[in-house]
Amino acid sequence: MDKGTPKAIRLQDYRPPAHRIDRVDLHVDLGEDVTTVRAVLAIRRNPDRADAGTEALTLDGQRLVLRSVAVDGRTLDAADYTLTPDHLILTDTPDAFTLETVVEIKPQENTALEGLYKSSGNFCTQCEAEGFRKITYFLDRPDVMAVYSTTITGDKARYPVLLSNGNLADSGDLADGRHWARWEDPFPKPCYLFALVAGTLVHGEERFRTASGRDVTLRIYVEPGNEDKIGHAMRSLVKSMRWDEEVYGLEYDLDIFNIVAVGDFNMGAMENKSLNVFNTKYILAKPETATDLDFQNIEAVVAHEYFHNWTGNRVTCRDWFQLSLKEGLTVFRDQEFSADMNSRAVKRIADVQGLRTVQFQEDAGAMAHPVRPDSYVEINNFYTPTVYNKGAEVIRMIHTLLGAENYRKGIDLYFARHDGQAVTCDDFVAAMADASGVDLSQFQLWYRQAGTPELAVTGRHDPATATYRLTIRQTVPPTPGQPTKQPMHIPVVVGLLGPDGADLPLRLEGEAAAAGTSRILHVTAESQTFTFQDVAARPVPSLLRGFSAPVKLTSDLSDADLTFLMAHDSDAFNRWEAGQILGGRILLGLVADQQAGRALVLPDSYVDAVAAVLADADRDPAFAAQALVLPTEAYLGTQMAVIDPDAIHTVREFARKTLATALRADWLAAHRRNVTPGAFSVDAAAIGKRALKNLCLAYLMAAEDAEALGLCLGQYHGATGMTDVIAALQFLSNSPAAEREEAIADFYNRWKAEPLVVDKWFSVQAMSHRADALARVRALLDHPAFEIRNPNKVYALIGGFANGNPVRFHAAGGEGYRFLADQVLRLDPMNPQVASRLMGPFSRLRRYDAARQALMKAELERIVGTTGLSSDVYEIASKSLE
Ligand code: 0A1
Ligand code: ZN
Repeated sequence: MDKGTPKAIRLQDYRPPAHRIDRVDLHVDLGEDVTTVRAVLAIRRNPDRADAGTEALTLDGQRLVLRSVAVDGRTLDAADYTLTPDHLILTDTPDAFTLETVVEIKPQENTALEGLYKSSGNFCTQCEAEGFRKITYFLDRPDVMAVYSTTITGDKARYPVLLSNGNLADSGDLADGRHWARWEDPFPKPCYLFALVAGTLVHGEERFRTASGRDVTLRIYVEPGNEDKIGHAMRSLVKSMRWDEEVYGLEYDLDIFNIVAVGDFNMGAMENKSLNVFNTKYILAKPETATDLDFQNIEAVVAHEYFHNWTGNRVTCRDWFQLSLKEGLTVFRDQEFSADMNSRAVKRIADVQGLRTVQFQEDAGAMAHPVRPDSYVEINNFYTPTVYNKGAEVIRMIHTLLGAENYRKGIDLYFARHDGQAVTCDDFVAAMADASGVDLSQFQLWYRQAGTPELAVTGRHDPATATYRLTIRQTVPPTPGQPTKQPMHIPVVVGLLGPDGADLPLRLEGEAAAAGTSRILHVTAESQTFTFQDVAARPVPSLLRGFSAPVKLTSDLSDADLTFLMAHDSDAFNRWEAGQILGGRILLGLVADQQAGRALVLPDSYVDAVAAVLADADRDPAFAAQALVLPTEAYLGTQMAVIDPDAIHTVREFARKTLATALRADWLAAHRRNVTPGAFSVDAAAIGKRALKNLCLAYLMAAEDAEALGLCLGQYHGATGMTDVIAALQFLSNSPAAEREEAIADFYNRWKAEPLVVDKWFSVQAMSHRADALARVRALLDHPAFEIRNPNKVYALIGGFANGNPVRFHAAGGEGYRFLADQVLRLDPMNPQVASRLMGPFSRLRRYDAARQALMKAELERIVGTTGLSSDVYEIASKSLE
């Protein structure tokens, strides 16, 4: 690194700011060449930092051309301040004063999509985490909260819509074809929640009356031509607002709520106060262009960003180490919202699948970090599955430990104490503990210790005493920087099934009478035994119901026990889980066979178990569709000491083919039963039927028979909804059939005018497990529809290959690794966030064999050795090599 090695920032070094900024008046003059930002800041010394004495005022600022600085109306000479590439430093300032700066920026050249930038000719902003410093000089840290006014001036023809946070206070026309608008946001906020949008946009509008009678105007702005794809997002917003009132007692607090959808966005969406900015992927939907999963994701992300208005905006983070304070809590809230709107069990299964593949992989790699990290080099690298999804599991466990009523009391206390403040995860836990009286001191380790805890469970039934004893041992594996761990407080929810499959009433040793059929076992020590009384016959335990803690659990349950649970467990999640454990066990056994050169045989008992689920599938098609999917290649990898991507792929395909052939008639029949003729609908029942139908088709296609191919082609050409069309295309793209290429070409021609649909087309090809996948991906980089500057395109094509195609990405020759490193180096100078987000697979190199490790290391060394690397990519590459 020519700029010197970037330094780690540590939680233990946190100091409150030496200065506060109470008020910000921004004047943004938008231009085609230069945009001018005049900022008037009311600054004073922070009374809470008496020790700061006369500490200099060090404002953050990057890539800004400074035109002038004035203190209390007096313009400063260059000698009166210090200017560095990252800071503007003023010494000897009064205790309270007005600072006025004027800077110039060039949003049209901003390819990093952080700060003020352009997307399809429209101006928009992304300030989290540290983008505001690319707009003006400021104390760019979340514990500096100010009241803002924003005056935007721009060409009226090009930018008829001018938006910022808060309420529109005034607007007017200027002589030269320009116009202006002034927005005022009464709520103090950190600068990462600032937003500005200017452009040619159309909008859909709705009214919402809050529980206390405030009328709110809801608007969703999109580029012209997309008006017909706003409805679902708007309905989702209305539902979220109502849900937050009903479940959390939280109302919206302004008269307007605006959402703007932009095509170029690094992440999913952003919760800027009253002006959310979204990636189009999470707004635009109609059945012809969006899949059922897209519809569900839109509902979840719209809710997530809306929920941030309280959990994130009204109460925000003191520093970026506390990111999970807002993200873990808000993900938990959006998960529960989606569970209430759809099927709770199916939602939980999907969330756990995501956690177990993506987050467990992170926990096992070089970037493993606690939910509250204690150091970072580049904060943008910490918007992770650990902070978001494991963070949500931590809140879920608090909910479990406190119960719904006490949880709500804790939430109420949290807002009573901290509304308008920037606080820590400890503050949140303290409110929860104080409101409920539940001791969460050991539980707090979940915020500090990285790694996935492992639980080993054994059960012993004693007919003589009619007792059943569960012994639970916990270990937390070492992670980078944390070689030894303390035992955690893990809530393990269990039930016991009697011989008839019904839940037994539960009485633990020491209790006078039985109560309930599900219990939280508080696992707090390295080893503990829990004894259940009055258990006459050997029960089958249902362990970790609802996935009550984010752990890896192993047990001494037999295959027969698991089959029994699949059929009888009253906990729907665990009925699914039993099937996954059984499937995982069998597939991992076959992986060992494959590695040892033994013949592969799928046990008949497993085929029977799958047949039983399929026979019962129509009762709950959505659930069955989940239960009939074999554990994914990524998940199987997480269960192995050394991941063997080839063996995993071979075995899983073998199992799919065997099941396809053995149960061919059943798949065909279930497929036929779940084809829904007539009008297309995206209600939960129709979604479930489609999921099951497409799963059946996937199996049938795995058998490579002509009838299946006919069905698949028929579906591809005849379907009206994108769910069915893209599913068929995906199966075709994996198949050896000659019709494959025709369909791929046809799809592009049909959908080339819809960028989000073209993204799907790129992904399907990138994830095809056919041998030519990489060659195709390389060719597609030159396709006219591919744009390296558009994050969605990069994630679809390059990310699809690196993350969604393990067998081809990990090709033994290393060509997949070389390809990814080339793309990272090409992207880094344009967009470091996107470049660094592609590097996930490299951070897990230690999980592979020596030859693959060496190949990945060579690529990482090539990356680290490149001059001018961003801190984003440098951090991941260097940590992966450690
Ligand atoms: N806070 C947003 C996610 C987000 C984070 C960072 C971004 O830029 C680096 C953009 C968006 C959320 O949780 O939805
Ligand atoms: Zn969020």
